[in-house]
Amino acid sequence: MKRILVLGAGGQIGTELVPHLQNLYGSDNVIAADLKPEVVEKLGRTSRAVMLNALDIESYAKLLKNERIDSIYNLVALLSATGEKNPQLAWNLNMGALLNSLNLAKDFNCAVFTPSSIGAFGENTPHYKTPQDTVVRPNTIYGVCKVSGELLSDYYHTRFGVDARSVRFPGIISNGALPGGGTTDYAVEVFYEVIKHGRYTCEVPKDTYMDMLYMPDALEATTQLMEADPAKLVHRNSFNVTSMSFTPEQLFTEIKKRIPSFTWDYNVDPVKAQISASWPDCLDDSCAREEWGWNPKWGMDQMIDDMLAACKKKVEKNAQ
Ligand code: AKB
Repeated sequence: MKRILVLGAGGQIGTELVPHLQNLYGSDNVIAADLKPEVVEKLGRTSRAVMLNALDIESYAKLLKNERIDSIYNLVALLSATGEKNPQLAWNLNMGALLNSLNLAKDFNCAVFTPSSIGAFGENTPHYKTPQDTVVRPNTIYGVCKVSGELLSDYYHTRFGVDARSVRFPGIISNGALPGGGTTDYAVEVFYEVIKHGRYTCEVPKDTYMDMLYMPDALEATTQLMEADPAKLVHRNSFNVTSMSFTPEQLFTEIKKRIPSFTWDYNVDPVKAQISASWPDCLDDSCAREEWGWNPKWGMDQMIDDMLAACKKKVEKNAQ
């Protein structure tokens, strides 16, 4: 039976990964850890939750030992746009949490999942059908951390036998916790703004393609990869995964077909413009498909219908 620790559990992915893991492995076997007391209090209503600073290696080690943890899902990270506001903090936090996770995984014999990102790519990467193995020269601190993290995770695997695996997540669209500080956040924010105000101002240029995944597929990718037969993995850190790619203008046009009164405009943020232009237009995820059976279920149309229904419900509930 697995004993799982989710670090950074209160964020966009963690909020939905914790119940997904509870369903698969049993609630008692999943511990949700976060830094902020108010987040831990909230997580504690539906899961075993603890306060932990991933940079405090002694407390981290104690928790792994006491709870007999064998699998770590390390979700601690500052995202791309926020990272540019404080590169030193982004490096310290993103790399510190990963390095502690890998070192403790070596000592306590744990498997480690840490998301990488399309942020690992840069301007010189082929943008169309971006291959699994290609140029990774990002120009954001977030991307520098992601590339370093991929290399470090592979190093800990080959040098110390740590079972480290990861995927390069594109933008993740979800209706649980909001994302924060990412370049792809517009693709979530727009749904709430449409429902609440019928209009949206987008900070990403109208014609920028970026890959996206709907959360149920992101969760499936995470646990499917961690359950994959290691003998079949040619790659480990990190696999391209995607299920759709669109521009803001294409997304908004599709939403307008469902909500004809919806209007939008653009107030482009230069940092987000530069970051989004440097990322792929669409990934080639054939290695994930071949090596561990990746097969996403959600396309753009179904995702939009589901997001509109879920966000409407949430906004109406909050208004009561
Ligand atoms: C971001 O926009 O920074 C993230 C990502 C694609 O890694 N959502």
